[in-house]
Amino acid sequence: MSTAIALAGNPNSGKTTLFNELTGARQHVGNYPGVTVEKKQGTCITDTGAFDIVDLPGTYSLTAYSLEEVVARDFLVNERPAMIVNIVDASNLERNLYLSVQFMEMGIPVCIALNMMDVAKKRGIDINIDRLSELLGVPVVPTVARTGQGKKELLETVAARAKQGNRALKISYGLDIDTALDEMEAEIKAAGFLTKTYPARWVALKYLENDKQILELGAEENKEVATRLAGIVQRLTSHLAATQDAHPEGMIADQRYGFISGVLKQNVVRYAEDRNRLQQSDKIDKVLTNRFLGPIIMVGVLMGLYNFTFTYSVLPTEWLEGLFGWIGGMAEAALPEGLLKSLIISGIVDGVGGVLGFVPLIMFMFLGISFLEDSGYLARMAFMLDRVFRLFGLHGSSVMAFIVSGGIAGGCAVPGVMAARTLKSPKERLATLLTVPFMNCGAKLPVYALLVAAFFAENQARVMLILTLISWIGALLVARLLRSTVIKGEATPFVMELPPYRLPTIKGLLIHTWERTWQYMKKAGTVILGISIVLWAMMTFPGLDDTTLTQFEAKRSAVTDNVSPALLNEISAAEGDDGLSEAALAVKEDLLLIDGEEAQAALKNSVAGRIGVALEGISRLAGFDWRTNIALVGGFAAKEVVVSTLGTAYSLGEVDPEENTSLAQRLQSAPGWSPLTAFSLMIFTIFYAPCFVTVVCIARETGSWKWAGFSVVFNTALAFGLSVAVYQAGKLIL
Ligand code: BGO
Repeated sequence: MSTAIALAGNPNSGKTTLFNELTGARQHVGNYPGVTVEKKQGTCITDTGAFDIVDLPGTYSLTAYSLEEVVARDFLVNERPAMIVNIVDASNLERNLYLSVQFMEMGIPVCIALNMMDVAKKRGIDINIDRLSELLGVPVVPTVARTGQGKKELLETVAARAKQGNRALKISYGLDIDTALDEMEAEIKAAGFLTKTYPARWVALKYLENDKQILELGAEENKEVATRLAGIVQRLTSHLAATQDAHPEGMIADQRYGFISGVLKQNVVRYAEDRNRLQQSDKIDKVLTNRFLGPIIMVGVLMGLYNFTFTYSVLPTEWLEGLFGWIGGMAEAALPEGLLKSLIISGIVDGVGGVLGFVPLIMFMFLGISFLEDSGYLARMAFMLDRVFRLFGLHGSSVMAFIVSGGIAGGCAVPGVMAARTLKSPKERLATLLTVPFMNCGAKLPVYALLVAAFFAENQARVMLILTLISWIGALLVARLLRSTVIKGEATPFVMELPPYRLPTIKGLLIHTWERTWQYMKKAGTVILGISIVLWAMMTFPGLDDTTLTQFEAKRSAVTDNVSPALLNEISAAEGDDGLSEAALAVKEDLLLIDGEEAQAALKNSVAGRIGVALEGISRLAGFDWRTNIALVGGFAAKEVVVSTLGTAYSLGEVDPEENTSLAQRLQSAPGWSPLTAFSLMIFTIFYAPCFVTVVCIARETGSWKWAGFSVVFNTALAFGLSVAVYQAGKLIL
């Protein structure tokens, strides 16, 4: 039995020369059926076996632009040769591989004959054949067709690898096109649309490339499906035109070249002398991905993105806070004291404010990320970092999610989780989503500030540095652990698309930013509001019983009964402590003390308080008493709530997280507190369950509450384990 192989390649790559070399006199020329394109066929008999060889017309692409392309493609699809021998001109690698990529996308086994090796050598082009083969996932055999060099190895390789079957290469064409392709592929598979002849994804691609032949075949096969596919194409085309001033065909070609560029940049080709025909993108890459300059520029860009996100969003965030503060104030003045008022102010107004409070952050971050993504730099950044992140089962693109979440202390995990959208592989994306909450977000900083001020005042900077390092090391190691266990699976192929640099359009940036921000509000908003009310209820109910309330009232009366009505008027009329007499100040302090004790008692009696008290038995292992436990339960609402809840638990009344000197002093002298307890609590704060807004975003981004639940349970268990280890080891050593 002979093996059927098709020789294919660009015009002038040496196809005819190789065909003649292989078949010698055993060849004949005819026409492809129905067309006047010449069809050369021949046989080759060697020790390895017999081969039936067809020399396909030379083409640059497989789109149905020319008759040659249609003939070549139809032959491959209808005759299904055991292997395509793709002749690639080694001296013009980048351009020739464009066709190879299209063969690989069809899923037919390919062997590359890397021809003109002599010319490449003369021009000082050194190609790492093994690396090229490894990255493309197909065998590559160097040849010089003119002398017959490499012919034997080529046939041996073809005999060994033919019929082995190849998984179709799946290139990522960017989020917009990939999403449309997924939708179309599902539609095509469900209807069995043209799938007897062509792979489903390939048909979808051809629809996007506006391939006349496939469009005609599709319309004949099933009008309804064809119309639906055309609708998706139309939608995508308008979207791309509006956002990137581009067309699907152009972007597909760009990404294919991006894939090739991604392969060639991995030490595959070395030029003895500078190529003077460098493309514009190559010239920019020479600087931006330079071995020394590249990382420096990247750090600068990441710092820039971080500052852009967190500096420019301050003002709109303050406006929103002001607006919600004003609404809260109105409700405060208008509503009678009681549960309804508390629900409206602390549950609903604060809840809606909480949802919208993240919007400026998310908008600015996505504006920055969209710029990096649309310009092509994001792919370069991922390319440079991939080697390091791959060790931990992550992807080069994960870096942005980590940085935005607080890799540089002070970020926020909510936009961080959203930033993981730039990752295409679901497993690496999931590992990123689950580990970014370990970063030191801005809400954890008040907790550290309190504990450092109270117990490590001499070493503030050093402790902050240690906490930053612990969060990074922890996140990377946990990612490795997750990728080796619960999210096992292959990393994305080593080749990344490096599309050409482009100047993004302002309209495109704004549309991309708005789409993503709106998704956050739409998907996460209502759930966040709901949970915010549940948390409010947990910290409020069941409240104090009548007897206890009466006791506190009696305490207040004991203070006020001996005071003149004039002094009481002075206290209630004054704003703050300004202008109060000494006597009035003393009375006010006594009353505040009673308010603080009442708030503490109410908190301890609340659902959250009861959980905190019930957990004291085991939390003691990590050095935490019931007060700390309640504060940590409160921290699930937002990490800075740990500070204000500790204030209530220590009956200090309301404590401003930014100005916590009185609480710091109280902790220093409180029984059970020591630098070791504080350090154990900081470790717990780094690792325990993300705040609920982050949890909701994880659920929305993964499309499953399972992983959101996992992040709560796993992170808390991990945090507890680490805190216990630190506390117990510390007790032994200190
Ligand atoms: C002429 N090395 C070198 N150096 N040249 C090669 C190799 C190789 O490995 N392989 C092919 N060539 P085709 P298509 C020519 O015809 O097979 C040369 O279109 C010339 N002709 O000899 O035709 C090959 O079938 C006068 O060169 O390619 C041919 O794919 C002067 O590449 C050319 C110099 O090969 C194209 C060369 C009258």
